[in-house]
Amino acid sequence: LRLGSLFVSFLSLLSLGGTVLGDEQVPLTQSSSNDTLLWGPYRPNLYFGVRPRLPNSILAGLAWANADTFDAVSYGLRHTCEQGEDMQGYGWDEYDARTGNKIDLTIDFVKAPGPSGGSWAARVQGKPMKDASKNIVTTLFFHVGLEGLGDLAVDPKTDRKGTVILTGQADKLGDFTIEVTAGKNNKLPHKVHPSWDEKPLDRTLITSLQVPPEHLWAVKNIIIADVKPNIDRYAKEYGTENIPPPWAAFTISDEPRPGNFHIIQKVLVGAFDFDIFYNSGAGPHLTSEDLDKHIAANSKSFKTKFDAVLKPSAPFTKAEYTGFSQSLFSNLLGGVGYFYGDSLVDRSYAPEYDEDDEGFWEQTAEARARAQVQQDPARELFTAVPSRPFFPRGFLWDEGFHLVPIVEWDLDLTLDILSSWFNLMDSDGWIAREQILGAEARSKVPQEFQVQYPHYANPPTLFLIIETLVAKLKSGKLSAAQAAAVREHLTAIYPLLKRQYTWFRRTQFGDVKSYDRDAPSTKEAYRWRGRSVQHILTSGLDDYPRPQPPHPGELHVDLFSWVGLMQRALISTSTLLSETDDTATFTSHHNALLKNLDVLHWSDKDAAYCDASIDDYDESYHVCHKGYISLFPFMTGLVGPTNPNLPAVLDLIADPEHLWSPYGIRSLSKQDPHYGTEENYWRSPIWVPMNYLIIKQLRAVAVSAEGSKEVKVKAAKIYNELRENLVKNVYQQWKETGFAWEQYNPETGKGQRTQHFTGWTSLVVSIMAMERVEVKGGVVVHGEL
Ligand code: 6A9
Repeated sequence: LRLGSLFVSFLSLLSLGGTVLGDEQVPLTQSSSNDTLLWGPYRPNLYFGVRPRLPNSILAGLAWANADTFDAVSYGLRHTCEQGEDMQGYGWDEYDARTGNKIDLTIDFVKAPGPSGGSWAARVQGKPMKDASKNIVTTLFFHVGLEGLGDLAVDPKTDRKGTVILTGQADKLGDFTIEVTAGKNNKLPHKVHPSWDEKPLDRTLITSLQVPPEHLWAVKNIIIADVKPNIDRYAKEYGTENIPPPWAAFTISDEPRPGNFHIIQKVLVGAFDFDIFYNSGAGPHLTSEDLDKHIAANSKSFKTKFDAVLKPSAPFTKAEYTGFSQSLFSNLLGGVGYFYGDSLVDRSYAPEYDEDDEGFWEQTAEARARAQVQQDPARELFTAVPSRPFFPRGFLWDEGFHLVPIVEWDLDLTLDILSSWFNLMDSDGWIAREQILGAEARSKVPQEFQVQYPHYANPPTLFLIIETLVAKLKSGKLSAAQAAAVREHLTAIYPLLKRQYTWFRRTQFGDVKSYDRDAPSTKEAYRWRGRSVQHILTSGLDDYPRPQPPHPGELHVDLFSWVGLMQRALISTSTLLSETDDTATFTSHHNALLKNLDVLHWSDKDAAYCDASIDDYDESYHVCHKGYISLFPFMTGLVGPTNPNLPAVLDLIADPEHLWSPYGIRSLSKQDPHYGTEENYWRSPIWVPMNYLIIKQLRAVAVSAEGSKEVKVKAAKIYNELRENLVKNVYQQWKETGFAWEQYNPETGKGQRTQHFTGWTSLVVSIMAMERVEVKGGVVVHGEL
């Protein structure tokens, strides 16, 4: 057993006041196998929840509470990541004022690969916070459920004062044991009440239940349902004045027996620790000594690897930025989860959803109300998530951004996530924008947002990662094994890439024929479906101002640009895979699209790229709301260093009267009448993913072999400043509030909307890792791509 090299994962969760905070670290080996990626903390909606990437299998997790008062246990039971109203802070740096939980909880998680998916272990440590009594009582519920076929039972060798052992067997996992140790030097409660004679707490309590598999995720309800009769009975027996102390009353029924769900409760006083082991029958077998050794070693290897692949570059070389970057990245990676379940899809294919008629938004609303929504069959998804407490599920266009830093860290993980997403595609080529798989995921989403429509797209950002993979292969810097894995995956998903592209062209086409413009190609024009008067949620830029009133002839420059990006990725992938006929087809599409770009979307009058629409006289006109939409042809790489429109694009970015702010590029121009109005979601705030694309392209122009000296120097200057502004502000806000935010205020820099948004905001990790571009004597002198 070579544990040193076998341990692949380390996850450290640390909490203040009852919830988890800290640095989460998951270095994974580069060896391509399910052995290393089968198990993980893949239930990102829980503070600590472990499952394998298998449907109908084992679900484990931890719930806990301070048990000094009845209120603390009833209101402060921690399990799913939540944000309460009275919290002063939340997440990885939390202080919870309401429940008075005064314990720092640290959970170290390690994995050891093996033939049946390997083993894993977790060390749970609690420490009273500075202002807490040394004798505070914590109650903890470790729970394990089995969803599908197999066994899970309390082992007869279980010692209630020592190690509790569950033995089991499940499909694909084989035989296993789950052990929960007593821990070293833990202080246990002693008798203060006659209830003790019936339920002494100097030992671990166990309750076993048979729970319908579809309810296994609702752990809090299960625990409370088991505890409640106990409290009622005590109240009856002793009277409410004489009820046992909360930590003794809030206890499970304590009946170990056969069942598919087992709760293991510990009531501990002051500081504590104990270990949890999942040991596969096929090995390796882990012990507490193994944990001691490897927690420290993994922490070290994480830092070494981080330095090698994502090290922040000047001017972010101080240790504080490294810590910041590691924390953001760990949160992103620690949010990777495995989801499995059915979903709601409107498969009525109502013709109204094509949005072909004027006034279509009223017709689509009616069609929606009429439609019989179907349950699409259960599917699996392995993905990162935008935010563990708020959106613990997959979002299509968020994921391409999530994978930007992840692909530098772990190629195999990236390939698995990519394949998982592309495998969701239906036979038409559609992937749902928001993946709400199963009852647990649905429980977090208001009903009106649950249904997905197979006519609706979302930006194909996964193609950004396809381009990165092809570039990595071409660079020759991958090991032979990595290169083989990338090639194999690209070959496998290539038909799906084509299918999705064809779906985009078939369903999101724009009607060029109704235009008076002389477009070279009648095909290369695009329009998002799924539009309402105020929103195009499908575009991802929900309330960004668009042509008014909506018109079936309008054309969207952002979608146009995304399709251009898809074509470019397909050209390079088909070339790599020697699909010559395809390469020729994609190239001709792409050339046609590039020719259409200026004809359809460039407005001389506004000196910007714009949406277009049709007026009452059937004339086409540009709809220019300067902002992210105007930058899409640039952000997606369609406007290169020699493009005559580039100087105007750069001017728009750099103009403080339009998009430039000291904190990053705002979504909408200050001059636009819609600036900061109504919901103000995408109408002024600064979004990191869009800034990332801008920064990436600025750098590409600055260091390009083509382009004039002036353009390159200008791009370099904007690049350096924007990169510093954006990173410094996200860092500042993180330091002040303890969180990464969904967006940042363009006037104050303040983080706003969703807190603990560790999805695409974590792109600052990649932005910090990019290098400054040096300019000397009026020329770019440094900054290799
Ligand atoms: C509605 C609320 C408890 C909105 O990051 C995910 C998406 C982006 O893809 C999109 O571009 N966010 C952006 O405009 C968040 C969307 C959340 C919708 C969920 C239900 C229930 O929350």
